[in-house]
Amino acid sequence: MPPAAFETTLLIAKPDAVQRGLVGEIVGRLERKGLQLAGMKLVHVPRKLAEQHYAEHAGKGFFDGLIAFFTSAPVVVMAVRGVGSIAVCRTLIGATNGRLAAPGTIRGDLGLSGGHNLIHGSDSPESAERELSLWFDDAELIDYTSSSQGDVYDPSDLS
Ligand SMILES: Nc1nc2c(ncn2[C@@H]2O[C@H](COP(=O)(O)OP(=O)(O)OP(=O)(O)O)[C@@H](O)[C@H]2O)c(=O)[nH]1
Ligand SMILES: [Mg+2]
Repeated sequence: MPPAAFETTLLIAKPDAVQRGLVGEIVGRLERKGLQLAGMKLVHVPRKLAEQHYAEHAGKGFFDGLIAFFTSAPVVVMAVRGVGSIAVCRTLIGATNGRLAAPGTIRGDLGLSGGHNLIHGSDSPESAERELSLWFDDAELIDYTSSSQGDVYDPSDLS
């Protein structure tokens, strides 16, 4: 089992990240932060799964375009672990629109669009739980201790 202080969040490098060859850049940022990959796969998303993932936006004006974009090319789906990983990843990702996102964030550094914004991240513990079960079977989430864990964290971070 991961340390009790660890959270697991669901991240998706979107079709624009795959098409632009930015998956390595994005994964590298997560790794350099000290986060741990617990699951990862390339998926060409079926329409139904895209609609389930973004169900909270059904009926909004941008929904059809969002689903068309999200199913237009493969995505890379990741389960990412670490202390506070849900909020930490949202901070690393930045504001929804790349033109407004702060420099230093993934969207702020790498994008210029509100729709084609490179990466999805769960926005709460409830969303993370729902999205992880939507995208991964239990057996696809790998439990291991990173050899760097004792350098990334002070013992008090984990208690
Ligand atoms: N074209 C357009 N797309 C939007 C708009 N609002 C949201 N989207 C798209 O719908 C996605 C989901 O919107 P939100 O959940 O509000 O934004 P978010 O949490 O920053 O993005 P995700 O991590 O992808 O969920 C965004 O990432 C955009 O791709 C909008 O006003 N116009
Ligand atoms: Mg969202």
